[in-house]
Parts: sequence; structure tokens; C-alpha cells
Amino acid sequence: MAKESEMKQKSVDPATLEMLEVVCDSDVDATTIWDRYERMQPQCRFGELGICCTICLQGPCRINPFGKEPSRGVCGATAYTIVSRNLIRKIAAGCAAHSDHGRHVAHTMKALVDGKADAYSIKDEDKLRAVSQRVGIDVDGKDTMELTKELLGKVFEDYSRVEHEPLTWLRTTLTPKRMEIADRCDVLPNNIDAAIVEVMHRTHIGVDADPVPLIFNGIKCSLADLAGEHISTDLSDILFGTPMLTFTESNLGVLKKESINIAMNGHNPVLSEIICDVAEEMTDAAKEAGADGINIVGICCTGNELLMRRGIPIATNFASQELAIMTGVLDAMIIDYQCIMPSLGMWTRCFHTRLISTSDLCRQAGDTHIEFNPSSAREDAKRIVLLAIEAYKDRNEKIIHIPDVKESTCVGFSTEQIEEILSKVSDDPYQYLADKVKEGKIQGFGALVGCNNVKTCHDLNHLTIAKELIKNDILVIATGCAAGAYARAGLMSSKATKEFAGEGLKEVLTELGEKFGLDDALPPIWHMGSCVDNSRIHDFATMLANKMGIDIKDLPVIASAPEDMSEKAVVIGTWLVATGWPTHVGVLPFIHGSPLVVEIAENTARDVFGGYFVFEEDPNEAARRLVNIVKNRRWRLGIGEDKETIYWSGYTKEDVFAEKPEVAADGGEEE
Ligand code: SF4
Ligand code: MSK
Repeated sequence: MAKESEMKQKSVDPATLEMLEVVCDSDVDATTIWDRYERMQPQCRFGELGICCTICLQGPCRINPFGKEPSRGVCGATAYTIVSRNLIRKIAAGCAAHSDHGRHVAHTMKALVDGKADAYSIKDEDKLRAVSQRVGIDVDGKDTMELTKELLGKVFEDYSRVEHEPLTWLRTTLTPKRMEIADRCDVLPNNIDAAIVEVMHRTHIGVDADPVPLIFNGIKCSLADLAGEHISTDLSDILFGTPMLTFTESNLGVLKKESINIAMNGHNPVLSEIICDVAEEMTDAAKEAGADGINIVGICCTGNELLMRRGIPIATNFASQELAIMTGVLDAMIIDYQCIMPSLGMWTRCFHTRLISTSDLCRQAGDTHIEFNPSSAREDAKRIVLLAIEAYKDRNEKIIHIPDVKESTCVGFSTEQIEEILSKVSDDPYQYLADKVKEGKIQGFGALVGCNNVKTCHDLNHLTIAKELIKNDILVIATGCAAGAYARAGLMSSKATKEFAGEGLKEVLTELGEKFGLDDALPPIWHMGSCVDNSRIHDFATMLANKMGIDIKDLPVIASAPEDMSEKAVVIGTWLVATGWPTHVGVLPFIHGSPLVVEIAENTARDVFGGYFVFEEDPNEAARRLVNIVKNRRWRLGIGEDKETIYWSGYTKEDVFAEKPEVAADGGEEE
């Protein structure tokens, strides 16, 4: 068994640590992500630096990172070409994942319009009308299905346009200044699929070797990704309802020994929503099997989707997904796609758990495959729930271990919900927020997003950075596995506001919570949803920027992916930078083999877009730098404290100005 000190380095989540102890003591011959990471050491330094190329079969080619030979690949490519090509291929893969997710929701909606998906309906007609209007559809006199069909036409156009016009989902969601900059830089995509294809073509051997156009092409693809994410969010809200404030619980303690436990893992809500509907109708079958009912829990972003819309408890985020099986009470793990560990089949074979795949995109050896089909969604869902009920009978009571760890969680901060909350204190909701920013009660906003990465102590970076931001009156908005970490650590609760928020932030959250009728403060971290729901973060910042009459590059905002891992995190970080966000990543991307590419990410991007990357592995140092960036932006807006008194909470003048002064996004001189 590992020593306690070693265990502590793996995670700061008490439920995870408890389960790792159980695993160490058991006879099960299977490995966790932490075991496999240890066995993988040392990892390839060439790969980490991004200077290994396998693009053609003359490779792999590796560049000497110390300036000696070989300095070029067999074809002549230098480090900056290889690093840029590798980087933008990751961007394209992330864009493919998000935008294909959006396409699948659109196909489900199309099946509904065609009368071939009776399990579905339009749950949020207001959103249907609002999105339709936003994208330029005349909604007057049109019925629901007519409008849905017309909206889908606009959606599919963004995946297939031939004309050189920008994507509708960018043209109608970016600030005017952003559109102007993107247009000037020639990074406005006209077609989501074509943007991915262009990256793949450009990075083929013997095509683009210049790092600048390569990276700008990656930025273009990242903006296509933003559109794909936005389409996913908009259509999911229309089909399944826009999230509203919901109270629930989080962490492995939400699993119930007496119930049939089903975990929904992945990203796309099209089947999981129907499984929830069907499970409610199958309680009798569960009781016949000896259970007291069916308990659905979430993992990763399918978990976030269900958490936001239905208050379904979230059990784990990415790194701890295997541990849900190890509790011995998980009767079925249902997977759709993305961020599903290929080790799950190994673990379900060690337990009674059924691993049920639902998309032919994402299969595992040993799974039971029930292909999701919108036309047979209810039947598919019933078959899946019945498999879980069957599995329940095979449980081994002797190996059950559920950590008694769960936290109260308040979620559901869609932009629509935020607006409704703010409307209780002002007729002009975003003006209220703008005023609080100007007064300094809220110093700024921190978007904390992204994954877990086993290279960091699980959830430590997430929690360290979030606590420091809210202590400094920076309101945190969160998505993805970052949000999962905060939910499971109890940071999405009124209690956390009292315990961790700075005085100004606490005052605002208490006023908002009480006026909204909660009798308590709102949480200091607002859960905005899954990975694709970073589009909500984009909308939130855009609305605030428009209200304040400035661009996002001037807003006192920062973004951070404290434990970035997936290619989707790479693409999200890229469009955040392109839309004006200073964006921290806590795990270094594979680009440091080219000082030129690092320079573009940290500095050139700032000159051109106003956003830029902040690479910092130490979470305390990262938090310090992020707080300083917010203060720096406030000061530049003329709403910071006086130059001599700006420095508070232990931050020195040197700290604040250690960050390089920002340069106007239009390429103008430093102010
Ligand atoms: Fe080597 Fe060039 Fe082929 Fe890459 S594309 S593997 S650098 S020969
Ligand atoms: S699930 S992309 S590990 S956030 Fe969206 Fe989590 Fe990152 Fe996957």
C-alpha cells in the first residue's frame, strides 16, 4: 500500500483518496490512471517539447532541442514548423469533437422535425425564438416546428457553406470589435468542417512550413470550434430546457447501496436525457429486483449536462471516473463519447458493472453496444436500464465501498438564469454587474474551465486558483471538469461564499441570493455547464463587454484551465485568447521546443488579439499572476485603485507590474 504522503500527492479529493486506499488493499489486478502514469515515467521529452514529427512515414523525426544536429526533419522541417503543425492538429481535433457533438444534437432535432423522434420535444420555446431571432430569422407567425426547421437550416449551413461569409454563429455572437479584428487577420471561418479540413491539409507533408500562417490557421479553426460549441449549447437548451438554479449533491457519496446505480459518462445529452425519463418509469422493475429504486449519477460532461438541467448528482470528474466502478455498487456505466478512459472495460470486467456504449464512435472491448438512434431512443433507453437492473442481481456485497463524502451543490447558471437573478435587483441586469465591477465590489471575473491532468495532483490546481480568485473578489464562472471539482469540494454553495469570498463579493452574492428568494448567498462559483457550454462564458463576457461599451480584451477577466488535458482544452484556450482573454494553462502544451511559437502564444497574440497565454505550472504562482492581471486591467480601465494604493491583500507594486503591460489589440502603442 502506498504511504499516506504519496496518496496525498495524487488527489486532494477525500473520496478519491479513500478509494485509492481501497484499491491498494484489494486483489483486483487492474490499474488506475495514477498507476499507469507512474509506469509511463520517464515520458518522452521530445514529445513534451512538441519537436517529434510523425506526419509522414519518413519519420519519426526528432529535432535536437539544444541547437545541435539534427536541426531539421528528413523533409527539411524545422522545430517551429513541427511544433506549429502538431499544435494546430490538436486544435483541429478539439474542434472536430465539439462540432460533431453539435451536429449530433442537430441530427436529433432534425429527426424530431421529420416526425421520427417521438421521445423528444421542444422544451424551451422561448430559447428557440431567441436563438432564431439572433441568427436573423423572422419568427413572427411561425409555429414551433416551422421555426425549428428554419433554425436547423442555419445550423447545417454553418457546417457546409461554400460562400466566403463568416459563420452565422460567430457573426451573431462576437462583439463588433472582435469581428473586425478577426476579419482583418483573415481568421473568420465560413464553414466549420472546412476549417478542420484546412488544418489537416495545411499540415500534410510539404504544405505550409511557415509558423505564422500555420498558427493563424489554428486560430481560425478555434473560432469554428466556438461556433460548434455554441450550436451544441443552443440546440441542447431548446431540446432539453435551459438550465435554471438547482440544488443537489456531488461526489462519490451520491452512490446508494440500496439502489440500482447508473452512471452517465461522456458529453452528449441526447440519450442520457431519455434514460432519465425512462428510469423514472421503471422504478417498479427496480423494486422487483430487490432495489429501492434507480439512482442516476453523472461523470464528466454528460454529468454536467444532467446536473445543470435536472439536478442529477455528479459523482466524479475525469481523473476519478474509474473509482466509481470500484465502489462495487455501480450497476451500469453508460458511455457516449469523449474523455471516457479506455481502461473502463478492464475495470468493469473486475466487477459486476455493465459497460454500455451508445455510439459507434466510441466502443470498448467487452462493452455491450446499444447504438443510440433518435427514432428508437425510448426503446434503447429501456434496454439499457434493464441491463443495469439485471447487473444489480450480480453484485458482490463483500467488496462494496462507498466513501461517505458528498457536498451540497447549487448549479444552473445559464446566462438566462443569471439575467433573471440580476433582474430582481435592477431593470438593467448587466448594468448592475457593470456597476459592481466599477465600484470594485466585484473586481472581475475568472472563467475556470477544462479537465483533470494526472500530471498534476487531482483537483489541487482547480481548488487553489479558485479560492485565491474568490478571496480577491473575483467571481468565478466554471464549466467542465473544473466545475466538477468545485461541486465535489463544496465550493458551489452558500457556505463557500461565507467561508472563502472576499467582503465585496460576499456582499453582492448575499444581496443577489436574498433578492432571488434563497434566504442565503449565491455560491462564489457559478456552474455554467459542460465543455461546449464555454459558449455561455463567451456570451456572458460579450454581454458584459457590450454593456460597458468595451471589448473583451479590456474587461477585467481572466481564464484558466488549471489542469488542461484534452485537445478540446487546447482549442478552447485558443479561442479564448482570440476573443481577448488572458488565458492560463497549468499543464504546459507541447510547444516549448520552439521559442518562436511560445513567443507568439504569449506576446504576439496579445498585440493582435488582446488575449494571450499564461504558462504557469505552480497553482499558487498562477493564482497570483491571474489576480494581478485583473488588477492591471482594472487600472487600465481607470476603475482600479489609485496607483499608489492599488496594491492590497499582500500584493506589491512589483507584483502587479511584473505582468507585462497590455498592448492595444489594434496593434497600437502601449498605453
Ligand atoms: Fe520527418 Fe518531415 Fe515526415 Fe515530419 S513530415 S516525419 S519532419 S520527414
Ligand atoms: S469532460 S474535455 S476532461 S473538461 Fe468535458 Fe472534462 Fe476536459 Fe473532458
